[in-house]
Amino acid sequence: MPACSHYPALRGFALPMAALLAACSPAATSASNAGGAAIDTTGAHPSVALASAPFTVTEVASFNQPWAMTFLPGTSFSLITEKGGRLLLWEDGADTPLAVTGVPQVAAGGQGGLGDVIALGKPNANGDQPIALSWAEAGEGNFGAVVATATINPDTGPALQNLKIIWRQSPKVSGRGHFGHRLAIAPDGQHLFITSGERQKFDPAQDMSGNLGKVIRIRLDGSVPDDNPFADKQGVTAQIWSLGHRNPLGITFDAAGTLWTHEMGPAHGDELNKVERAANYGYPIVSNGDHYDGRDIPDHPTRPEFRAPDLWWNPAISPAGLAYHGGTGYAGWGPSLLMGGLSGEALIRIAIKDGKAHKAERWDMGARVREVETREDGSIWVLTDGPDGKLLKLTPKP
Ligand SMILES: [Ca+2]
Ligand SMILES: [Ca+2]
Repeated sequence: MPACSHYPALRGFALPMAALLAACSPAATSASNAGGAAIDTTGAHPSVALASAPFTVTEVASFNQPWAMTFLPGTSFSLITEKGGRLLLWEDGADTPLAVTGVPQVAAGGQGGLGDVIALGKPNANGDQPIALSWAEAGEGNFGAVVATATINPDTGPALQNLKIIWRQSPKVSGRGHFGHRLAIAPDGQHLFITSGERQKFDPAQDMSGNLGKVIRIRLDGSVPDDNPFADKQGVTAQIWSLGHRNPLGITFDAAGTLWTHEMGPAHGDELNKVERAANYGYPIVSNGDHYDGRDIPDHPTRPEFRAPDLWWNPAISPAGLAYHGGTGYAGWGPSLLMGGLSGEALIRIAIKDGKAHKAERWDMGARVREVETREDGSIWVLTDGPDGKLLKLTPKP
């Protein structure tokens, strides 16, 4: 194994030595230099050591397989999901998070369980905070993701109220992979975007009779907006905003109102995509990665009718978690996206300039990164993966 700064990203993949050497070559390194916003030409994105990062990392809490988190606006509270089915209310500085009651039964196993949680706007006058959450459920002998709205009032206790299921993956299928089920609320506060993974079944991403392998847009009561691109179609087709997605584990709006999502490629070819109305992102027909067994999937340039990724990664980073950061506290950052890497064990900054995404820094976090959140004060919050997952607070170095 050659000495290579992004060896962690290669773990678990049997790459030919030539590919390893190419990935570790000085040419690949210089193509996406840290600190700049270089145009990516190789797919590579080498890590730099955490010690050279512009932030200090403080461990603030531990969780069992944490998956997602959200801050409750105007409060010192956040909500954290654990994949096994617990929802936790954590107050800044608290030693122990509180288990939230009223959480539905989830089908925990494989990649499924309790999934995302997001705040939906501000609390009402009584302090009831609307939220949305997602999970995997069993049914008809199969599995599928579910999204619900609910309220929680941290002043009166850690309890979910008014839980209402507003969306389901359709059809339910076998297996426990690629649920996706990440959530983002539109800047108008009225529309919910859901990433729906293709459940490791490939072709559903192109099948317009189901909602797998899609980005979904619905209202907060679960109804379909009249201006959805396929609103005139019957059934779940009307929910579809974009298609040809694989397993998107991050979605967020930036301050300009642009919607971004990333998705795990198959063997490599992880993508960052600007989500455009009615666009087809090409999976499983095209991917800059290939099948795990080595069979080729034609690369994006061979089929220009499909929307190509804005950025892509070879070797894989296994992206998870995506948050917007306006640059507060960090000289020279400007508008940015921050994303985690599971196999990449990385925190990645993507600079947004003139509406375009550019690979900027990639820091070696030494652990699988499952979730990234940001706060208006510029602080960055990272959840690492696994049974002893950590909540890390990242603050600018003075
Ligand atoms: Ca989050
Ligand atoms: Ca390919």
